[in-house]
Amino acid sequence: MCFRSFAILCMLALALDAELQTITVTGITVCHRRRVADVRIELWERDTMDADDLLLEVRSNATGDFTMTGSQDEYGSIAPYIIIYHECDAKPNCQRVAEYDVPADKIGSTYDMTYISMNIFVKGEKDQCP
Ligand SMILES: [Ca+2]
Repeated sequence: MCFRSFAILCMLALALDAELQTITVTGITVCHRRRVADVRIELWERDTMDADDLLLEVRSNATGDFTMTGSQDEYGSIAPYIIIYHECDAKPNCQRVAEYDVPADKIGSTYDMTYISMNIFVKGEKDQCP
């Protein structure tokens, strides 16, 4: 019981100290030098105590360009990353799922990834097959 009240107090303290932080990520999805349209990109925020938060999902436009802005109230710094789901060099009927961290010094401003060569293998990436 004591522990529970203490935990609630802690959460209140964290909530009071939280501040709204915003990140904008922009880039162009490319496969073998060609721009790829309609690629699904998700903006996530990593949490250590519970599941990560999905902030936003977009698709690259006809020229492969995308821009996404997400924000979250968080105690300490937010830890944003993006996940790209694409078929560039993917196995038949599969999607490659590649994760890219947003550098901490870009929080509060724009992380311009320019050309994202999706054919390049990203460490830790997964295949999503039916
Ligand atoms: Ca969070």
